[in-house]
Amino acid sequence: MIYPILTAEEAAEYVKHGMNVGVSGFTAPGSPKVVPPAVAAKARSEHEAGREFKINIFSGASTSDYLDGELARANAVNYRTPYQSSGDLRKSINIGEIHYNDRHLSELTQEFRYGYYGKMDIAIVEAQSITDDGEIVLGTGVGNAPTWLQVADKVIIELNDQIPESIHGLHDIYIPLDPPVRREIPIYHAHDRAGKPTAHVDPKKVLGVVKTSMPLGKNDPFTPVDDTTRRIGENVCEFLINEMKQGRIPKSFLPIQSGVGNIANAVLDALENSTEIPAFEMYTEVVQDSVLKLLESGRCTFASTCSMTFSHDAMMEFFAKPELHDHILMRPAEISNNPEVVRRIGVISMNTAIEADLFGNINSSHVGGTRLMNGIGGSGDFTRNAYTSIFLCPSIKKDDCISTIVPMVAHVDHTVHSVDIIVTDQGVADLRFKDPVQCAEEIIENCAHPVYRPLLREYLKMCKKGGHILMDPDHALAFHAALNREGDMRKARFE
Ligand code: 0RQ
Repeated sequence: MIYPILTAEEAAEYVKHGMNVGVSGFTAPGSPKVVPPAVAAKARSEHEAGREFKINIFSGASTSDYLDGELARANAVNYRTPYQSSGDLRKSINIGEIHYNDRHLSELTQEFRYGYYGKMDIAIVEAQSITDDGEIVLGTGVGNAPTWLQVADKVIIELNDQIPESIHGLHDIYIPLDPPVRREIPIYHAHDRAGKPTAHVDPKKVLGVVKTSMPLGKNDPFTPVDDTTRRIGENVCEFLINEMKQGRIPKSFLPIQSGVGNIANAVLDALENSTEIPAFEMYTEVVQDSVLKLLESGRCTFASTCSMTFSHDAMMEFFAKPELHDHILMRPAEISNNPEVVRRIGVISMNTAIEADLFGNINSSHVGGTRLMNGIGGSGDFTRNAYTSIFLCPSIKKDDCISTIVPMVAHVDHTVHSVDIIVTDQGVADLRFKDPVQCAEEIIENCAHPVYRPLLREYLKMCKKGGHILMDPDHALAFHAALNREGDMRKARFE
């Protein structure tokens, strides 16, 4: 190998205060694991010496505690985009110590190439292998690594020997040309390959290689499907079956996108058990353990994704079963979440909401309208372009104190114009072919928890003084005000 071998500490020396740093991966898989903690240690010693040290981090999505957690705790982050899910990072963002910019995941690399963020000083990329002429087999998550490798001035490679050689061929690396010369992305089915199995870097830019032996996933305690999530899953299935019966979804079915978390798992569980929904493909950004089960059973015939967000055990199982390897492709976020492809192939999108309002606006990212939870992630990439867009949430949270159906969302990520269906444990609200007042009635009767229906009806009645959208400026956020004031949305009053 022509590249210098570096320790993580030597690699971290190249990362300087104020730099724009791109990192590989999407969720924990594929993100660098040993250089970021070394950068955090460097930041601490710089701070102790009275010098400033903060960097700007550009990722694919969330990363792992090795990166976001370590760097946030070391007070080493100035700016962060496009998505995160770290408790420590979130804390610093919500007290204004870190400048966080919530972006659609599919757009960040093109925005970088357009010059919105200046230059990328350094990219830190986890890989399975790199050849002397710069061909790179990436790890278990791609994220934005292919573009970072292209645009960064300098590159550090973390070569992780835990990534099996059999990962060769599981990546589909395609970087579109930019306007005004962009062509169509050549993906016409979820299973089409558009690009190459390797990413490329100019070998002259590679500062060195850090050899690692880091686990590819961990075994988080599994939250079993409970009554609420099971009902949400069943409601989704019933809705989809009825759509097929009505001829709105073809009998051969359509590709599915599904977000992360327990609700997404419950929905995939319900799809696995359905005898009426045919085997399907997925065009999605992350696949969790539930998708491995679907691939094994043949219920999912192909998964296009940006990352394999499997637990350690599931990851080992996947690599031990070569017969599954023809059924999955990992692509850059710009392609896994690409609006053009999503609309062309007719993806059914399913994402989780923090709250939905009576008209169908969705808050996915900010609790109480102010406190960032994770971010919009890929939900906007899919929702806006979906064949049918679905949002999922339990009707109540924190016992009965929070209704996820509120008069007006306190922050808006997805507007009524992009949202077709809302599903809670109570049922399904179909917002298509309805005006705002009809939507409100549908959402109250089908999705709101019975405890909150009278209050929501009262609000609507109070608003019925005319207007296309019914809204009372003095009371639209009464649920949130009651939660802030008394810890209970049921204390909201409309008089
Ligand atoms: O807070 O942990 O402090 O108790 O939000 O909520 O119930 O654990 O549910 O993990 O499925 O997350 C929308 C945040 C749901 C997630 C969201 C509080 C709740 C808890 C988490 P605590 P749960 P989940 C794929 C697509 C946006 C991005 C996206 C998300 C915490 O799904 O980030 O879709 N989505 N990406 O208590 C007050 C409410 C609340 C509330 C939830 N109404 N009021 N607090 N919480 N609802 C992924 C990628 O893009 C990579």
